[in-house]
Amino acid sequence: MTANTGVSEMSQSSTGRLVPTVYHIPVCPFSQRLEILLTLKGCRHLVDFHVVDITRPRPGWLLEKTQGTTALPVLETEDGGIIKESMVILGYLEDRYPEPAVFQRDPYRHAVEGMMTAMEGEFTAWGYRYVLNQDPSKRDEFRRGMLQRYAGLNDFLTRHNPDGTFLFERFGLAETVFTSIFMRFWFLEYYEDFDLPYKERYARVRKWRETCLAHPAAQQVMREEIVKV
Ligand SMILES: N[C@@H](CCC(=O)N[C@@H](CS)C(=O)NCC(=O)O)C(=O)O
Repeated sequence: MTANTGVSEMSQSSTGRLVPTVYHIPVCPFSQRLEILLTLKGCRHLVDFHVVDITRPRPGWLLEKTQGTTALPVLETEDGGIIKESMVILGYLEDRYPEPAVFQRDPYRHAVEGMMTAMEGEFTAWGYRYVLNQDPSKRDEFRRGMLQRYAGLNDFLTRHNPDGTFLFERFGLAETVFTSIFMRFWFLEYYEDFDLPYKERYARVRKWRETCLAHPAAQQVMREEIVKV
C-alpha cells in the first residue's frame, strides 16, 4: 500500500507490469463479462485492458503469447501466464479477487449456476447465426429457435427461483455471463425486428433480462455502439 493514497501497489502499477492484462476487442461480449465481474467486485482498476485493433491482422507479439490463436479476450498474468476463454478467465478472476464473491460458494448452487452458464454457448451461437442469415425463407426458423432458447432460460429460472428476479438473490455469475450477450442481441432487435413477445411464456426471463440490462455494473457499452460495430 502507498501511504498517501491508500491505493494498493497493484493498482498503482496499472501502467506497468504488475497487474494482469486483458487483451480484448472493444464491444466484445466475452470481454465485457470480465469487466462486469471486476466491477461487481470493485476491482476493475486492478486489471489493465489493452485494446487490440481488429482492422489489422493480430500482431506477432500477441500471436506469440497465444501460440497462434486469435480469439480474444486473453489474460496475461504479471509473470507471463496466458489464460484463454472468457469463462476460464472469469474463474481465475473470482479466485484471485475472492471478495466479494460473485460465484456461488455453496457447491450445489455453484453447480446450478454452472448449468445455466452452460446454456449460453448455444444461445449465443444461435443469435449470431440468426443475424448473419441471408436467406429470407429461414428467418422464421431462426426466430422460433431464438424463442425456444429464451423459453429454456425461462424454465430454468422458474425452476430455481420462481418468484425472484435473478437466478439467486443477487446479480451473480449467470447474470455476468448472459448480460453482455443480451446487450449484443440488441442487433437482433435492430436488424431482425426480434424481441420477446409479451407473453407469460417468457415473463420470467423478460424480468431477468431487463433487470440485468439495467444493472449499474453492466453499463460498459451503449446500444448504438453494438448496432454499429
Ligand atoms: N469462447 C471464446 C469466444 C471468444 C470470441 O469469439 N471472441 C471474438 C471477439 S467477440 C474473437 O476474438 N473473434 C475473432 C477470432 O476468433 O479470431 C471466449 O469465451 O472467450
